[in-house]
Amino acid sequence: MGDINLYQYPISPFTEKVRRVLVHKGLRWNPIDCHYEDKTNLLQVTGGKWTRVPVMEWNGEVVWNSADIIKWIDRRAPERRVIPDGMLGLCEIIDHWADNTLFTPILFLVIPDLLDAAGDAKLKANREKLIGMTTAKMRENAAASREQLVAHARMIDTQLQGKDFFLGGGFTMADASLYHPFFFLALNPGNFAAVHEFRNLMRWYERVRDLK
Ligand SMILES: N[C@@H](CCC(=O)N[C@@H](CS)C(=O)NCC(=O)O)C(=O)O
Repeated sequence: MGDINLYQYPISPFTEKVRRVLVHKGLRWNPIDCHYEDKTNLLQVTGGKWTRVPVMEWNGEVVWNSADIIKWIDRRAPERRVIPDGMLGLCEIIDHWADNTLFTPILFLVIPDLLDAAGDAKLKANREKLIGMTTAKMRENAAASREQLVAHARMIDTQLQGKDFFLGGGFTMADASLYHPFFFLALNPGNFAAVHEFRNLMRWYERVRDLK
């Protein structure tokens, strides 16, 4: 098998979803860091079709969109499968919920401090435009975002009672999908503390973070 090139940002949660699967499968990759504004390399590798990360290039094939990348990896490298037989639909539903429902309050809680710490006015303006909300507005909504986060964390914690991984067997795509928002949340220890009380979730988070 040839080299795997992964177009990414180191702190991109959607890329982290894919990286967890690569680690689980023991596949090595070359990270290719992208720029938030200059999309030249992404446009080049995708033939002008996609400007987001992650994008994966493997033996001349190019795939983008994290869930599609994971499904493709699982077909190309079927050892240590992450989509068990009969579970594709469930994995896709969980992935959709994680990306759209679970991730949203986490994004609003993490981004303002992250951008302030970066101290780059151009980056801040670019991200606010992309997200469609100012960091001031996100801060105004912080209490509601924390409430949503805790409600979501409680559901995940309930499902993880007595289980090492979300679907009850080994590590699957569902774990990668649900993990990536918490990877992003952990960039902000103050907000990450909001989920410390969920012991099953915390143990699972560490298990997925420390996959070998
Ligand atoms: N549905 C896509 C979403 C990817 C995505 O939104 N990635 C973010 C970074 S985590 C991105 O590239 N945003 C555009 C940008 O940074 O300019 C996926 O699952 O791969």
